[in-house]
Amino acid sequence: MRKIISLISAIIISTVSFTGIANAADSKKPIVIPTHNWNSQVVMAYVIGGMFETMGNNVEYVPADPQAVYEAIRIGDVTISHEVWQSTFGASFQDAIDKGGLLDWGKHEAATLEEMGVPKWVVDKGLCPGLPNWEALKSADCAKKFATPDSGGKGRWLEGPQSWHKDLMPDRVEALGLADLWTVKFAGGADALWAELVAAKKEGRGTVIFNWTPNFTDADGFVFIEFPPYKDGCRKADGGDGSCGSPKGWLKKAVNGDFPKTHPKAAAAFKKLSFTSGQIGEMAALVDIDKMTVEDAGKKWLADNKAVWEKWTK
Ligand code: TMO
Repeated sequence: MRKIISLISAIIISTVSFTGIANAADSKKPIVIPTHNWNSQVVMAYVIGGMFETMGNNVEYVPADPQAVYEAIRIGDVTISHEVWQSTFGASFQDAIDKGGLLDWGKHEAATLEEMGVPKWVVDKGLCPGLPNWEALKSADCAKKFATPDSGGKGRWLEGPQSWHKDLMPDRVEALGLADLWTVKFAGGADALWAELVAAKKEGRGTVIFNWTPNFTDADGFVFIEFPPYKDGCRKADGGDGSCGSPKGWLKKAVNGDFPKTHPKAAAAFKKLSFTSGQIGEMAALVDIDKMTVEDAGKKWLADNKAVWEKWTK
């Protein structure tokens, strides 16, 4: 009898504690979502924040440095990251995992590339014969068509802000033996890259810029230059000689290690969440092409795509 009672109480206790976990409500403490300096990321911040709010959660948005954010998540100042781009942020992400406190929360469906490239009209006009193969850049005739008033007679690569990946591109120009013909300038922000695309098209001139996919430019036809393939360790920052292109990469999510305990429902929804290239390109286009505010773009995307995200939150 005693045995049966203790068995029954064990069953009751474990049932209670199981349902206790399954039904645990999310903390009312705000989920802190970082915003960075490219628009798909900011719109997606509002999309995900809006999803969490429909689940009864509180949300806060903080502008954050896109490299330092992984340390901020690890120590709990920021709760999640929803666009961890392999090429640019993979190393900072892995450092935070290795130190402890940041969890890999899985991949988006979208595959990524973050690379130098040219608008399609540059290839169509034959401004630099042989593109997109990088060896076309070894031609002095090619390089001089990409000179700008600030490039000292060399062809110019317009790289993104230096906060994205520091000296990756200057190192590459050097390592590939292109430094006599090409020079790298850093844009102040993503908007300067898009302004350069518009200006070059209007003037009918060539331009080499840093860009990525998924992005709103996928729709226009942007051609990424094909550099020698990426291999682990090939970059200067990783001990290599720097003569390689960017990886065909993943796009991941990350969370602070306590998030699944403090906000089990939001954490479970965020684990399931996965966007396609088309969806991410669309989020960027709402701002970069349609000129909506990032907040309105987030709201519109949520309203237009209920069937997509409700399968994660419900
Ligand atoms: C991280 N980024 C998408 C700007 O390459």
